[in-house]
Order: sequence, then C-alpha cells, then structure tokens
Amino acid sequence: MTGTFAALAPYGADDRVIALFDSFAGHDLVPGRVARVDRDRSVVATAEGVETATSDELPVVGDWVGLRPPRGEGISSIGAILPRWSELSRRGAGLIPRPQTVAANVDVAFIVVGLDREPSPNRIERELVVAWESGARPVIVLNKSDAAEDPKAHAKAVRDRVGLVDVVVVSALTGAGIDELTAALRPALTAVLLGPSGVGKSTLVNAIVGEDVAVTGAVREGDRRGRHTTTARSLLPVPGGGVLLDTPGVRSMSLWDVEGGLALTFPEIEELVGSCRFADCVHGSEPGCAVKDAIADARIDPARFESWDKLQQELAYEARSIDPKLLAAEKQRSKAIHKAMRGQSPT
Ligand SMILES: Nc1nc2c(ncn2[C@@H]2O[C@H](COP(=O)(O)OP(=O)(O)OP(=O)(O)O)[C@@H](O)[C@H]2O)c(=O)[nH]1
Ligand SMILES: [Mg+2]
Ligand SMILES: [Zn+2]
Repeated sequence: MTGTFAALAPYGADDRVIALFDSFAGHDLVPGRVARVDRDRSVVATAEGVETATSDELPVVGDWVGLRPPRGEGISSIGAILPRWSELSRRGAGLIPRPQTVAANVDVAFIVVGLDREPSPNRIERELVVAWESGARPVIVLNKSDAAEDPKAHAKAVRDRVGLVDVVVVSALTGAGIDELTAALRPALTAVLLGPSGVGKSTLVNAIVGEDVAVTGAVREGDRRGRHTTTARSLLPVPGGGVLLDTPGVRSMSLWDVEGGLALTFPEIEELVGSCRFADCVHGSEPGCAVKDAIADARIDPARFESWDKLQQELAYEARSIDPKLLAAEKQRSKAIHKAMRGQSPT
C-alpha cells in the first residue's frame, strides 16, 4: 500500500478499501473517511489531514467517501459515498417509523457494561441483536471490574446467559484486561463502543489509545447513571493499529428491521419456531409448541425466551405500524376476539 492509502491506514484503509475506490469512485475524487458529522457538515480524514466538507446526501461516521476539491475558494464537497460493508441502524426518533443509520463500516462492536451496577442481560441481548444485524462481530466488555465485589461471578453469569459471544472483563481505571481489548483490534479494523451513558466508553477509548483523546464525565452518585458526556460519534485512530468509534450513550436502542440479528442472538430459539404445530404459534399455551416443550425440558433458558419474546413483539409492533395490510389483519383479529368474548360473557 502506498501514497494516499498508506496515509489513511490509521483510519482503517486496507486492500478492501482500495478495491472499493477502484470500483466505485472516479479518479478525480480524493479518498477520505468521515470521522464525524456536525449537522450538515462532515469532518473527513484525508491523506493531507482532516478537513470539513459539504454534501448533498449526508454520510454517516465511518463512511468512505470521495471528495471533490473546492473550485477556487470554499470547501470540498462529497462527490461519492462508497458502498458500506456494515451499517449500524436503529429506529429513528419521531412518529413516522423510519430507519436511521448511525455508523458505517464497523467490524467489531464492543458492548460496554458497567459493573458498578447490576448488569441487565435483557439490555445486553438487545444490543447484541443490533450489533449482529449491523454485520459487526459483538464482544461484551464488562468494565469497572475494580468497582465490583465479584467481577468473575458477573462474567460467569453473562457467559452462561449469552452463549458463544466473547466476554472480556476490564477496568479502564486500573488498566486490568485492556490488553485483551487491544488484542481484539488490529490494523484497519474499526470497533464501535456501544452502551448507556456512564459505563465508561470514553474512558476505555482513552485507556486503549494511551492518552486522553475523549472527554469523560462522572456518573451521578445515587443511581450511577451517566450525564451524557459524549455528544457526537467520532472516529479515533489507535496508535498500535485499529480505529475506535466512540458514541454517546443511549438509554435504549430502538430496533429497526433486525430479524437477522435476532436469529443470530437467539439461535437455539429461532431454530425451533418452525417446528411448532401451528404456523402462527405465538408460543403461549398452544398445543404442540416446540419452544414451550424445549423450555419444559430445560433445552431453552426461560429468561432468554422471555427476552426474545419481548424483542420479537417489539419488532412485530413496528412492522404493523408500517404495513397497512398487517394492520388491517390485526384489526380483523381483535374484532373476532372481541366478538367471541361477547358471545361468552354471562349477561
Ligand atoms: N471505577 C471505575 N470507574 C470508571 C471506569 N471506567 C470509567 N469510569 C468512570 O465512569 C464515569 C463515566 O465514564 P465515561 O467514560 O465518561 O462514560 P461514557 O460511557 O463515555 O458516558 P457517555 O459519554 O455519557 O455516554 C467516569 O467518572 C469514569 O471515570 C472503571 O473501569 N472503573
Ligand atoms: Mg463518553
Ligand atoms: Zn410455539
């Protein structure tokens, strides 16, 4: 790798990125990667340094783009957003359901948990679903091991619950376990840090990078919640290789179109749903339910079933709110139920 792309190696340029530019960008465009988006301006890292650019179509952090240099005075504009190999999306805010992509071209998702509070397996599973759906490989990072009485017990409980996903126990404060995170990174690999405010995402970034590149903030005394210190998503090169994407903590990740992520997070359940006697089994009290049978034989953890069921219902709700046909079918069904119930009432 030489020239332009060698200079972009700290931001994750490698052979796959070169191939993308060869196939999808004109040679008059300057290669760069979006390090941050500020309203309608993008901060783009190029071989020459970091510059601000305008664009018609807004990219997201992590996008590889081709910049069109300014004519005369003014600033560059984004002439091409290259195809993405992974996309982290959620349901956008607002009444009308629509997806919002928040980051692109991420390879690993560090799902950060603070051990200064009781970890929530349901929350971890929700984040696993979003991570798997994006195309990134999830790693669960149990941070603040120094603040937990028995971090090993927490790790065991989480491992027992999530199955085959990697779980690492670290302390951004003391540095314990940080080498395991660094080992998960390598040149050209981009890792996003996900998790609620206050779990120590930015402190971890600083511990991995080896200097204070991200601003951190104390949690509230009472409930250990964070104060939303990080306000923008930004890419940060790691000196030993790899790129980190620090994100602002969100209270809860709203789901958008995550069937694939759900299947990868709960393979043992999704494997069985096709074997229920009724095709539309909701795994309640129907006879011949393969899922309920598996729970009865302890082949499925009931807590995981409950977590899966909740996420599944949330998805179905979203789907109904956008698909008029589904909505109509649901109305028909509840009408029929009401009618049947009226028939049974002892008036
Ligand atoms: N005891 C202990 N405290 C930690 C550790 N890591 C982070 N903290 C503290 O937790 C608080 C929150 O850390 P941040 O890194 O700002 O958390 P964040 O996840 O980036 O939060 P937002 O940016 O608000 O989403 C700070 O007071 C950190 O010093 C750790 O390993 N042990
Ligand atoms: Mg932060
Ligand atoms: Zn069933």
